[in-house]
Formats: sequence, structure tokens, C-alpha cells
Amino acid sequence: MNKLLGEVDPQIVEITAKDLTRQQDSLMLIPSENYASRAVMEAQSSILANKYAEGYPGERYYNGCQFMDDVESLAIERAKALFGVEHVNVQPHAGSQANMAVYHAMLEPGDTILGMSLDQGGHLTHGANVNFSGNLYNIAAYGVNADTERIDMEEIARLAEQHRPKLIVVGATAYPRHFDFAAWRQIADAVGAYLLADIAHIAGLIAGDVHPDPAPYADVITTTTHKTLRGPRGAMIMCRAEYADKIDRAVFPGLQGGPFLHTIAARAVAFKEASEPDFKTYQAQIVKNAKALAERLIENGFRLVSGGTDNHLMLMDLTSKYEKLSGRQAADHLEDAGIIVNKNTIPFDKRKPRTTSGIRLGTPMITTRGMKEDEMVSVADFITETLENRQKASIKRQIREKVKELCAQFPIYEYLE
Ligand code: DSN
Repeated sequence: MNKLLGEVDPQIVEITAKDLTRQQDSLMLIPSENYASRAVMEAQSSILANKYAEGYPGERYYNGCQFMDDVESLAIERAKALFGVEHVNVQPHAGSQANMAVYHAMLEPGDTILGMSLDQGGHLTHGANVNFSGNLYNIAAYGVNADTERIDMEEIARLAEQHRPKLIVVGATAYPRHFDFAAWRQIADAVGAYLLADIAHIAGLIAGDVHPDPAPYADVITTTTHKTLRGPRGAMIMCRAEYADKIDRAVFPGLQGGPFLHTIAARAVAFKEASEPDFKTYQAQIVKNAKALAERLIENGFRLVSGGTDNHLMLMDLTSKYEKLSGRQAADHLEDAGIIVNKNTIPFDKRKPRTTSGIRLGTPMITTRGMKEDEMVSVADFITETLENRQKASIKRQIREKVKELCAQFPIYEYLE
């Protein structure tokens, strides 16, 4: 019982140590990832993992839950204060389950959802035909305007009028611009639809006051907790008080059994961290860094979808510079140089999702490690140099060394070294 992990399982220690080195030595630019704090990770690996606690604070199905109630209540109260919402359910294990619970609570199978299509920037759970959402519900999809590559609210109003959805999902995984939640509310009201804001990507930006706030407008808000919000892996649902019971019942017993109290404790820690003043500074810096990175990539000759970014991410259209280079190939070349991005379709992409014509880049992780606008110029130049010299292994090796040198100036998790 009391042996250290290294004594019990050196193989797992070795693999973890290798990934620590990778995380330290690479420029991690996947916009949905982040480095959680030591405090968050400590809570996440605590003894709270040992307890079953089906139910909610004060009404559990098992005995011995008094401290589980304390943990969950703390997480709920902190989330309510952070996002200014009436009710929070902190139990969903992941973002997909959170969205599934909302649909389960608010809709019947076959009802119509208006959501952003996956290939234009939406999420699987916004109605993709390979996902439960696309199978169980009638999906009307929206995308971006072909000229501006931005969401056109007149078009959304037209689609809402045409399809009369019961629920409208506003949110995305690959959209570099702000959402005007007030305008979405007006459209939802005009057709009598519920408005769900999926803020998984931008929750940190919203808590940090650098993105418009959905709380006054949305009936329900879902988010993961590990992206810009910088908590542990997990999710939550926020809603108006009138929907509290059906949302709670949809999560448990509707979809899940026992909640993961250790990650709920870690969520509580993350919400505390997110309410500190320096979290706002961090979120503002994420956006400044994204703008600086975008600007330099454009100077270097790349086209970014919609011409830039307002948030933490950008989509690079590779076809503008290299007709034959796919997103998949570009991401692999960049990984050779220690730069981690993901391939991503661009709006109206002619390539398939496994190939793509774009890559998606974001600044949450490099901002967490302390990089600022000056470093963004180097990051953009490393990306450019790598793609220009993608067939030259020796040049990619040289860039890899430069990436390591830059990363060494911005250490992560020094206590682990
Ligand atoms: N997989 C996430 C992303 O990378 O955007 C969405 O849930």
C-alpha cells in the first residue's frame, strides 16, 4: 500500500518521464490543451478517488459521503461565482457527456438541433453524423460565410426560421472569432428555441473577461475544464435555475453513475485559481500572443482563415502557400521540429478530415509557460522555416535544437525535474 510508484511500476514512471521531457522541450500549440498547475494535479491524484458518491450533495446513495459533499459543494459554489450562473453540475466526466446530458434533458430523440458542422469548426456533439448527436436528433447545420469565413448572423436567423430547431448550439472547436451571444439569444427567442452555449474552448477567456459572456443569454452552458480554463480533464454544465432539476437528473442517473470526486476537487482548485487577478492577466496574454503569432505568420506569407484571430486559436490555410502540402503532412513535419499542432479542416476544405488542408494553432500552453509577444515571432519563424525546409531533415533537426533552447528558457513543472 505504501510503496512509491517507481517501486511498483517503473515502466509507467519511465513513460511519464519521457512525456514530461516532450512537454518541456516542445512548443505545444494544440489550442484545446494546457498545463494544469501542480495544485490541480495534486488534488486530482488524491485519496478522494477512492469513494463512490452517486447522487448529489446532501442526497447520496452511499454512506460516508460527508466530505464528498464538501468537495462538490465547494466546486459548485466557486463555479457559480466565477461564471455568474444560477446552477452548476460539476459531474460530467467530459465535454461530450455534458452535451449529451443537455440534449437528454431538453430534447426528445428526433427533435431538431441547429449546430455548427464539424468541418466548419463545430464539435462532434454538435450534430456530426458519426456521433450520437447526428444519429439521435434531426440536425440542421450552419457554417461560416464563404467570403468572410465568419459566422453570418443573418444566415443563422434564416436557418433558424427554416428549420425551427428546438435547441441551438453556439460554440466551436476551430473558430477564431468572438461569438455575439446576445444576437444568438435574439434568434433563439424568435423561433422559440433553447440556447446552448458550448464554451469548452473559450471558458478561460470568458472567466478572464477577454471574450463576451454567454451567462446573461444562454439557457444552458457547457464547458470542459482543461482547456483555456486550465483545470483537470473534465466538464460541467451551467444553467438557469428553472432547468436545474432536469439537467441534474440527465447527468445522474440519466447518463453517469458515480462522480469522480478527485477531479471535482481539482476542478474546485482550478476555479479558485481562475478567480485570482493573475488569471485575467494570463487570459489577456493568451489573446495578445495569438494576435502576435497570427500577425507574424501572415507577414511570413501564410493565409489564416478569416484573416486572423480574436481568441486563443487560428487556422492556417496551407493551400495558399503550398498547394500539395496537406495539414496532416505539415503537422508531422512540425513535430519533427518539436512543434506540436493538429491537422484541421478549413472551411470548404477539399480534403478529407484525416488529411485536411489546414492546421490549428493556439497559444494557451506557451502562454502558461510565460512566453510573450517577442517569443511569438520566433515561434512563427520556426513554423515557417520548418515548412519551407520540410524535406531537409538536417534543417528540421537544427530547428528542433532552437525550439529546445527557447523552451528551456520557459520551464514547466520544475519540481518534477
Ligand atoms: N478535442 C477538442 C479539441 O481539440 O478541440 C474538442 O473537444
